[in-house]
Amino acid sequence: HTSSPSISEQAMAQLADERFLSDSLAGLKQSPKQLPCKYFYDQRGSQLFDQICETEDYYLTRTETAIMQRYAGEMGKCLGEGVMLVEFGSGSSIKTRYLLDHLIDPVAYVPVDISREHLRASAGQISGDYPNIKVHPVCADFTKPFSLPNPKRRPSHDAVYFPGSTIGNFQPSQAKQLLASIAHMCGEQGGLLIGIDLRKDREILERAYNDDQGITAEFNLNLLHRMRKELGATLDVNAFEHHAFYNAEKGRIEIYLRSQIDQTIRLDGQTVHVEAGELIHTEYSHKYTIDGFAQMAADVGWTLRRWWTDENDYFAVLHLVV
Ligand code: AVJ
Repeated sequence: HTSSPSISEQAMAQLADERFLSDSLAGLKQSPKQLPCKYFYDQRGSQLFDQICETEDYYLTRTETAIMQRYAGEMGKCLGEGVMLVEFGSGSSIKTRYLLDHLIDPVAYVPVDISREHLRASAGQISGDYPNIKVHPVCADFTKPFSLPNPKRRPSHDAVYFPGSTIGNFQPSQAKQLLASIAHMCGEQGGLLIGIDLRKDREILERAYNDDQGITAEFNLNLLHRMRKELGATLDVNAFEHHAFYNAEKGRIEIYLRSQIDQTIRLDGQTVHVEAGELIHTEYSHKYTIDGFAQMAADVGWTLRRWWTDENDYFAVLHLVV
């Protein structure tokens, strides 16, 4: 069902706006300049991301979906009976359906996402399609503390589902912190089912972030359109181009916006100068080995129980326990 936003939701939307402004200003004043990738996901950005997932070049989503389709039965058993499943960065919740199909007597499904409208729509669809599962959407930035709902029936334990290689957006130190806070959130019997993109040939990786339809470029540039529309920024968006490459030493894709001209960005009464050829960093996408990831997780208390991968070893889904 749909309802008009309550006062507090409007207030929260405004607070979110202010963070977008202060984070953007702070990032543009740094050297090198940067903008946080979490702001990619307004309604248009979320749509563009869904389109990226359907391209031939972006192998991640279809590979992970195939892993879920094939092994969700085993995963459901691993997560155990009476679980409250909390999904980080739920987006369209497509892969989750395979898991929901195989959970054993789940207490609740809690999709957590920063994109309010997208969350509302997909949570509505899930609760329509799964009448036996209680759906409690939470609109939150999962990198900040947020509270979980308290379902009437007590879950036997909580498990976090963190698909999509979203953890790859974080630098290893932040990823570790996030893994630590997930362990804290789930507590003693807690579980984590996480999707990670694996290291592979440069060509395959770089093609995934430079799709030949230019959708990834649009997705990246949408951040600047958002700054104009929502924050009233003045800048020449058309003079920016998408730039993405694999840094093999760091094991990550690096994504930037490059200005082809000298220009001045005006934002909230302040000015930021951008030189011709200058890069504004927008995103990292870290690639892991299963061992490397398990080691990082072990440092903050997780034990790798099982993992599943595709026949090319492009992507892996890991089950870890506290
Ligand atoms: C949603 C973070 C997994 O890093 O592959 C896709 C985002 N950026 N194309 C990724 C993204 C450019 C994506 N994650």
